[in-house]
Amino acid sequence: MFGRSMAAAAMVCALAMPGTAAAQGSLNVYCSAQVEWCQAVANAFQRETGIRVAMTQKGSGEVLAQIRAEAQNPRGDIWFGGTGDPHLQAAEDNLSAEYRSPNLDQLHPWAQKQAADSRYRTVGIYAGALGFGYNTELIARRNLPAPACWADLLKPGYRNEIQMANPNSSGTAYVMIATLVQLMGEEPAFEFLKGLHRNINAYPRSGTGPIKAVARGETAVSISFVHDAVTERQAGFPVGNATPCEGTGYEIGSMSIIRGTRNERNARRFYDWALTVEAQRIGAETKQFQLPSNRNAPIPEGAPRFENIKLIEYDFAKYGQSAERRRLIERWDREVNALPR
Ligand code: S7P
Repeated sequence: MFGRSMAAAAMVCALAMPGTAAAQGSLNVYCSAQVEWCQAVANAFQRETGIRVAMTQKGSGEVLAQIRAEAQNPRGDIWFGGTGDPHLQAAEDNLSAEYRSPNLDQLHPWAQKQAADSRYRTVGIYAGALGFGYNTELIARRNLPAPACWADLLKPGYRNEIQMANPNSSGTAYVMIATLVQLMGEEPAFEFLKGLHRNINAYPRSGTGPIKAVARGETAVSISFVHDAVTERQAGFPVGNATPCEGTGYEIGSMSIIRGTRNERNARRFYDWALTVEAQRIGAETKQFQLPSNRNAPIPEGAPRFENIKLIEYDFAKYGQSAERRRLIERWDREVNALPR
């Protein structure tokens, strides 16, 4: 089993056709979705094409840092999944390559817009809304109400009961900060984050860390993508989820070809394939509940539907900007994370 701690590349087992695989070359995938999905996508593509796939799973912020560090000598070929803002930042910083897939017109408008906003250096592969996860047994035992609104998270009863990820490494946590800034205005949002800090027991590195802690009963409440709460509940954990009454933001999970890849042909082949209905079914097959970007891909049963959620008009172009992302994270480090709890 892979874990986030296992950042080292893991070679997907050679499946059928080893001779063909060698002939077709290889592909190095950096993957910021959940590891079960990453692994299944890598296996399916290898099986279908004979291209040997090596896959490394890391959070969005961590992959962005890695491709920046490797820019003079790129080791990755393609970056699959992860929140859209760091993909847009990679596009702006010339770390990803322009490519217009012939399959773009099969996608929902929000996924095509992500491509157009980046001048075709990234594309949307799924979407999902931000909200809360909570452990139904823990909150009952502690006599806590289930959170329904952002404002609830500041209540003294939640002291030391909440987790959110660290935005330095996690795209999920950055979506949360950008959401609050858009919803409340920047000054009130930072006052909110300072108040919330008192109720936080940990800021894990990965965006899915808090919901996994909820599932294991290590924390009562998490700020998470709500599709990840569905994954934990379907795995049998006592997990509930809600989206904030004031409104919330969402991600456009994205995919980019890494600039300077030595395997451009294979990277483009993977990119085209990942936009097809067949490839996008793999999310649901591995118990992932995001909304697929291909218009004809079935929505996984149990996926949180956008029409039932009060969504803000998330400004991806603005909050995906390199300078804006860096500024907000540095402000959070300085004014929030540095405070005692
Ligand atoms: O696959 C689940 C998911 O929530 O994880 C991705 C996200 O990158 C989590 O990683 P970080 O917050 O650590 O960057 C999301 O894109 C995706 O929906």
